[in-house]
Amino acid sequence: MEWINDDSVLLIVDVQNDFIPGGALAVSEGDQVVPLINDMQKKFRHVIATQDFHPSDHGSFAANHPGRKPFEFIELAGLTQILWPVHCVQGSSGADFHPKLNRSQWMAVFQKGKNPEVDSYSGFFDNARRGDTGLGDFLKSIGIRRVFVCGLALDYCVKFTALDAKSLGFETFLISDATRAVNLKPEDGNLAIAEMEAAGITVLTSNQL
Ligand code: VGL
Ligand code: ZN
Repeated sequence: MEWINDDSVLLIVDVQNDFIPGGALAVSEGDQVVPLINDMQKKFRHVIATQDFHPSDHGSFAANHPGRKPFEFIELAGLTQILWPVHCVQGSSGADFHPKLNRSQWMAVFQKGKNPEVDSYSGFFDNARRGDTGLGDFLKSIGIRRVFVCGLALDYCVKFTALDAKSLGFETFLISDATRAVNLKPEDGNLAIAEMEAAGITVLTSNQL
């Protein structure tokens, strides 16, 4: 238990039905993170979750761009945007958390992706870094110094959430067995881990906690 202290938070990223096998934007083996996360939560005094929570007219959905298909690229908010299948629509069961995920300890849920004009992978800021969910200020207000990141998906929301946590000055840890990648290219998950390590994020496995 040397890594976790009272100033630590477990940040559970987007463990929602649409990212689980059978969901609209299924991450292979995404369900396998759930028992690991449930075990890890017991070791933390602070647990917070993020939730991808899009309006149905969201600009990241291929269906909102006539003639376009999922996984093609467009420009959105001045940024290159991958078009996704419709997923995590506000009020849909796909946006709900995995039914086996233990929520009893959660202090708060930070929702993201609500602005149709811009995508939002990170739990802190949108991809253009204009909108702020308030997560960073909240963590600072409760005295958090260490952020442990897990959940879905490694190569998108987990990566950008961890990079933003680090850039905001938190000591940041990735729990590598409690995450899975979309892997549009087969190496994307490994590249994401390398990028996080290069940014000074410490990679741990849940059994090291
Ligand atoms: C995510 C793609 C689109 C994620 C969310 O949670 O990683 N990926 N929206
Ligand atoms: Zn999304």
